[in-house]
Amino acid sequence: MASLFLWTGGQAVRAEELKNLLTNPGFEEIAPLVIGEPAFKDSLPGVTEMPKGWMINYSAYPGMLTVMYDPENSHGGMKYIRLEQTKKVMVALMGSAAPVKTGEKYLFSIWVKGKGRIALTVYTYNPKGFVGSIGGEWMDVSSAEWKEVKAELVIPEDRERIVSAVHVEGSVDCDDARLVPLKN
Ligand SMILES: [Ca+2]
Repeated sequence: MASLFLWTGGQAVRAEELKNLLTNPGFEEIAPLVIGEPAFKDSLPGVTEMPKGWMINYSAYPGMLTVMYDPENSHGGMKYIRLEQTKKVMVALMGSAAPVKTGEKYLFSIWVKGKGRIALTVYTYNPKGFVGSIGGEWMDVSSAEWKEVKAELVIPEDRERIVSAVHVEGSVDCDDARLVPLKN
């Protein structure tokens, strides 16, 4: 894995040692998909498992998620996930929520391969609810080998939590996501 060095208070630290705020970032913990409402089943035909701490934004951006039990080809651990666009809209995978403060800077990254495009997007919320998205720049990630994509994000005013989202067009394999705070 490539190392990213950050300068913090006169001491270089490896980004890998910073606290990852995402739950189950390597997609190793898998849960059976619980169908809570009919629309969910219709929106995600064929999806039977979901990594714990992650969900498909099925109402707006449905698509196919497949858990790949393939240690030889995983970037890390025993598994990775494949996100496939099945409709005209992108597929959107959402991670766990993290508390944040205005002005804080974060690095959101994930390892990817496949054929398609990805946008690392962060949904932001204040106490009243959803405010808007930040990031979300589309990147072509077509590659047979794992590559790491990254986005640096600064939390705007009046936000108290964020949800990290992976937007995909085409078919993109994902592993080892990371959301870590950076020093300003
Ligand atoms: Ca993994």
